[in-house]
Amino acid sequence: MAMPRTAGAKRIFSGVKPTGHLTLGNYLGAMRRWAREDQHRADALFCVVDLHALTVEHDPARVRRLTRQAATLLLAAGLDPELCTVFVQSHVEEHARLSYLMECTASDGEMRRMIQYKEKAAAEQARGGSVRLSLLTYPALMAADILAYGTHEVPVGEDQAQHLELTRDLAVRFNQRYGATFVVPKTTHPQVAARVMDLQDPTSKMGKSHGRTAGIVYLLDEPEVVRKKVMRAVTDAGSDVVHDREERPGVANLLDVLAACTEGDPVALAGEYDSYGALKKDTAEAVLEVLRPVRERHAELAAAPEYVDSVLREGAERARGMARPRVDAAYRAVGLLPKE
Ligand code: AQP
Repeated sequence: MAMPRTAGAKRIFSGVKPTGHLTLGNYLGAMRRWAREDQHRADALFCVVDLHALTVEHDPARVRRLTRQAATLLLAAGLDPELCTVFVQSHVEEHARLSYLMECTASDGEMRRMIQYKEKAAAEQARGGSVRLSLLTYPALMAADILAYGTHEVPVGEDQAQHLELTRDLAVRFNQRYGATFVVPKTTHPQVAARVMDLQDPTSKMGKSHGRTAGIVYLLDEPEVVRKKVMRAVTDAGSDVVHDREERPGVANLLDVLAACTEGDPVALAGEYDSYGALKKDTAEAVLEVLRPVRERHAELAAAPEYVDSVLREGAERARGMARPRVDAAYRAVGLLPKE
C-alpha cells in the first residue's frame, strides 16, 4: 500500500461519531468534501470517533456495528487509503491520553456553555436517564483528537463550530502556560449545506441519533424510502418558492439540499420553481443520484470486511506514529516525569 503524503504538508483532521446511521447531513456537510477535496490537498486523517459514542446510553454491540459501518461508508464515500489515513479513534490510545490534559486545561464553566451539551443533557433528563460525565467533558476529548496531530484545519459542518472554537482556546491556553506544543487549528465549513435540517422539523439539524426518523435521510436508506421522506418534507405556509431561512425554513432547506446535490446556488434555484411539489420531486431525485454511488460502493465493501479491517489497522498504526511524539511532548511540558 502506498503511503499518504506526510512531511511539510498541511494537516487536516476530521471525524464521524458512530451514534447512529450516517445521514445526508453528515455526507453533504462533511464527508463529501473530505473525499473530493481535502484528501487531495493535504495530509488528511479521518477517524470514526467511537469513544464519543459512549457519552450517551449505548448498546455495545450496536456501537461496534455502527463503527464498522461508518468506516465502510467513509471508504464508500471516496476516502482513499492511498491518499489519506482512515482509522478508529479507540485504536490510538493517544486520544484518551491527551484528553486528560485537555480536561486539566479547560474550565468547568466553558464546558457547561456548550450548546450540544445543554441540548443532549436536557434530552437525556427528559427521558429519565442520567447525564454521563463524559457528555460534559466530550469537547476535551474532541480537542485532543485534533491537537494530537498538529492539525492545521478541521473541515466540519456548522454544528461543530462551538467545539472547534473551544479547541482553539485550549490550544492557545496550553501553549501560553507550558510552551509552544500545539498548532492552533482553523475550522472550515462547506459553502452550501453546512447545516442540513431535519425534513420534518426544519428548525433542528438533521441528526443521526434523533429518535424521530421520518425527517432524516440515512445514506443507506432504500431509494423508495428516500423519495418518501423528501416528498413528505414539511414545507411552509404560502406556496411561492423563495430562499428565506428565517421565514421559510422548510423550503430553504430543500433548496439548500438540491443546490448541494446539483452544485447549484440555492437562491438562483428558487427562481426555477413555482410549486413545492416540483421542488420536492427534483430534490428527491438529486439526493438519490448523489447517494447511488455511495450505496453501491458500500455494498461492495461490506462484502469485504477483511479489506476494511486492514485499512483500519494500517491507518491506526500510522496515526499512532504521528500522535505519539506530540502527546509525549505535552506530558513532559505539564511536568509529568518521562517514563524513560
Ligand atoms: N445536519 C448536518 N448538516 C451538515 N453537517 C452535519 N454534520 C452532522 N450533521 C450535519 C457534520 O458531520 C460530521 C460528522 O458529525 P458527527 O458524527 O461528529 O456528529 P454530530 O455533528 O453530532 O452529528 P449528528 O449526526 O447530529 O450526530 P448525533 O445525532 O449523534 O449528535 C461533522 O463534521 C458534523 O459537523
